[in-house]
Amino acid sequence: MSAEWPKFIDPYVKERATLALCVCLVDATIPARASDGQLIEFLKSAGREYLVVGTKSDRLSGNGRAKALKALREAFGAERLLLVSSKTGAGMGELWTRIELGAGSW
Ligand SMILES: Nc1nc2c(ncn2[C@@H]2O[C@H](COP(=O)(O)OP(=O)(O)O)[C@@H](O)[C@H]2O)c(=O)[nH]1
Ligand SMILES: [Mg+2]
Repeated sequence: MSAEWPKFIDPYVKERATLALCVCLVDATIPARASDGQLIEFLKSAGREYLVVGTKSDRLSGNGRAKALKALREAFGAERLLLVSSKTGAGMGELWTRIELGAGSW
């Protein structure tokens, strides 16, 4: 099924006029996956605003969070990064702020 996705996702990402921000959710507790990197490269090449959001940050220690941020930055060459936890709510306020700022920018 996923082989069929590019047929509608590619044109959507490239052409959708009201698409203001792409939020890429990646599991911050496991090593970066190549498929996440491919998605981010595609967003960059399409000139889309994007934000990489590392999930499940509550499973990491303070030092583990710093390491996860560094690993995500290095793996994806992404400047805009954020860690969140749906369990504790950590980072969720900042994520909503970024989404609202993105939605207000067009
Ligand atoms: N500890 C923790 N577990 C989470 C969090 N978000 C999702 N999970 C758990 O991770 C599992 C997979 O959840 P899902 O939302 O599908 O995450 P994904 O598979 O990484 O996309 C479920 O058991 C969720 O309850 C989180 O922020 N913290
Ligand atoms: Mg899942």
